[in-house]
Amino acid sequence: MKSIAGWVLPALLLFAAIPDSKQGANGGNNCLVCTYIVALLEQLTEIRQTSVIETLDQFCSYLPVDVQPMCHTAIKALGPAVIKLLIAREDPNVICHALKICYTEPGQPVCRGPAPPGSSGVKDPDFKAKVLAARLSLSPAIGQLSHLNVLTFCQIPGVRELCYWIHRFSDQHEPVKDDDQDGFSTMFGMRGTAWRGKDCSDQAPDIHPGAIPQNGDREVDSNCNGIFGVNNLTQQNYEDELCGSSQPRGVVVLGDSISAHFHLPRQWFDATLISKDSFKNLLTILENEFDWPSMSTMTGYGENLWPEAITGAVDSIYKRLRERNRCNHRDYQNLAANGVSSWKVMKAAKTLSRHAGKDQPLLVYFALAGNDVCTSRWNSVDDMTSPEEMYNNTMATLDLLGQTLPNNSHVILVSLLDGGVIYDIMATRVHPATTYWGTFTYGDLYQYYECLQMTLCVGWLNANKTIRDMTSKRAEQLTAVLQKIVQVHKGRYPNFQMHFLEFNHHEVLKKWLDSGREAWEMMDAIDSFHTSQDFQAFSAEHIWNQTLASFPQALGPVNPHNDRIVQLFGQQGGH
Ligand SMILES: *[C@@H]1O[C@H](CO)[C@@H](O)[C@H](O)[C@H]1NC(C)=O
Ligand SMILES: *[C@@H]1O[C@H](CO)[C@@H](O)[C@H](O)[C@H]1NC(C)=O
Ligand SMILES: *[C@@H]1O[C@H](CO)[C@@H](O)[C@H](O)[C@H]1NC(C)=O
Ligand SMILES: *[C@@H]1O[C@H](CO)[C@@H](O)[C@H](O)[C@H]1NC(C)=O
Ligand SMILES: *[C@@H]1O[C@H](CO)[C@@H](O)[C@H](O)[C@H]1NC(C)=O
Ligand SMILES: [Ca+2]
Ligand SMILES: [Ca+2]
Repeated sequence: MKSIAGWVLPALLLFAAIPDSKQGANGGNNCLVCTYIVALLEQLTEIRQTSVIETLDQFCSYLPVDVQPMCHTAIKALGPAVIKLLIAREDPNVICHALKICYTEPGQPVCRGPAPPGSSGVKDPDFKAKVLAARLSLSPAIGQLSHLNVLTFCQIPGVRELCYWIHRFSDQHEPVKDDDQDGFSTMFGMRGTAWRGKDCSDQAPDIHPGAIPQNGDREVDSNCNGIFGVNNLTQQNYEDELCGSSQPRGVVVLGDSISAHFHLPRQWFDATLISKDSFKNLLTILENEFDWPSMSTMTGYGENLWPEAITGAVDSIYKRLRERNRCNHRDYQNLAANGVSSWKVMKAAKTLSRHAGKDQPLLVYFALAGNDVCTSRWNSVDDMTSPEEMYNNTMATLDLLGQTLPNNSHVILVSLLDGGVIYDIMATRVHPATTYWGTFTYGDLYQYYECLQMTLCVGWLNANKTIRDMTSKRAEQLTAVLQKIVQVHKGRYPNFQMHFLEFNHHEVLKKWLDSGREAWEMMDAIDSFHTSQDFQAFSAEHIWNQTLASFPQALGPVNPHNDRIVQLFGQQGGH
């Protein structure tokens, strides 16, 4: 199996990348990856005017050094067949059918991925592929490729470890390296500091971000905010003097891939952009589940260190909460994960690291954008979470928070998205997989996803307006449930206040356009379902404004000692 590793790794990456992906139909994910890669290679060959062999070599050289040998081995093994196919300059759909990675299951429609100009007329890629395979006398061994699946990928040495991590993250979402088991790590990836404030002592569980300072932090910084020691003039602890009456708090988000900030780099798919830098930080990206929490709306901090893979402004609720009161430094936990819906949010809430009586209060955003209405096949609205189920699931999670949150916390229930607006904004635009050919639109992509039964959200990424509207309507009903919960159960939990925040799309879109941006710039370029970096930052500003206007007590007062904290403690140990 080693020989296929060059295909396998990207396939695995994509498999891992698609939140909650199922294998799908008609070749599903493998087919999707195959057509993407072939389209990329063909366009690269055309753009650079290189030979197919040179393009393949170049492509391998872009991958991380550890993976390059696998890529070269793969090309050697698969080589003759693949090279023949590429030289034939066939439609990627036909090539992937010839490789038997894509196929048309009985009774299923023919799925169409990216294709060069003029080849959209291929009525039966299966038939055409057979003709092509015969003409090029492809070895029947190629047929074995169709048996690839994730299980076999994961048996390949090297890939095995990746699979283990991916499994661990996609299952547990807890820091992998955390010696003192306090839920906070010192390493960036694998649910470490990208997700939760950096631990300042990984050998002492009582020392972690958000702790109530022990002994006034006279000698040791027990809450990792960088503030400790004694003021020689007043003999007071700095924690007491600068933070004591400041009402410190941390921010937590319970959410899905939008809050985790899912993003696939455009530079991986776009033949006009791919370069030797594109995959530079592949491992870090993998370790973070293709999410970018350190640049997200809720818990983003600091600078963009990956300009080869993501671009745009960084702004967040955490950043603003820290600026408001520097005592809150490092106190954030992003508990969001790809694919989370009201059914799974309870499990995420259980990974919260916070102890009533020992830790400061929290500001919790409960932000489920749409997985409750997103299914991978259209059947009827009955497949979506019902209002009653939403009520039960949310109440169960709130009851858990009622037992775990420190006193004086706040929980903000955020409305669901209206993904119904995406289709009109995106459908006619060209997808980056064919920037050079200019042939494959987002509308085509949505159809392709649906045909492979791999769509992220069939109800919203759908050409049928009736279906989009039905999906939006259900999302509105679920939002109404959240609103009602806040009205009815406001006083139910003694340890936190509850608020409802409406993220009003029409209003936000209008502000976005007023600020000189285009509507399509809201969406991430590859899947067009998640939001772009710039829009993540814009959302932070909007949500902050709304929180500040409607329930400022959730943010606490401005700390008058902020300037002194900066003077005395500088960067406070960084992030
Ligand atoms: C405060 O006093 C301690 C011990 O006397 C000394 O080590 C420290 O440098 C002093 N700090 C400042 C800021 O003066
Ligand atoms: C939280 O507040 C409640 C009611 O005011 C009180 O009974 C409880 O002891 C407090 N819990 C902690 C951990 O301080
Ligand atoms: C919601 O919870 C109530 C009370 O526990 C239960 O009777 C009802 O069947 C639940 N509804 C659904 C749809 O699960
Ligand atoms: C759109 O979907 C609805 C609901 O499934 C269906 O009744 C209708 O025929 C569809 N319209 C088109 C044009 O396919
Ligand atoms: C947020 O509030 C500030 C200050 O009032 C204002 O300048 C800005 O336009 C607002 N931004 C958004 C996105 O609402
Ligand atoms: Ca730790
Ligand atoms: Ca401290």
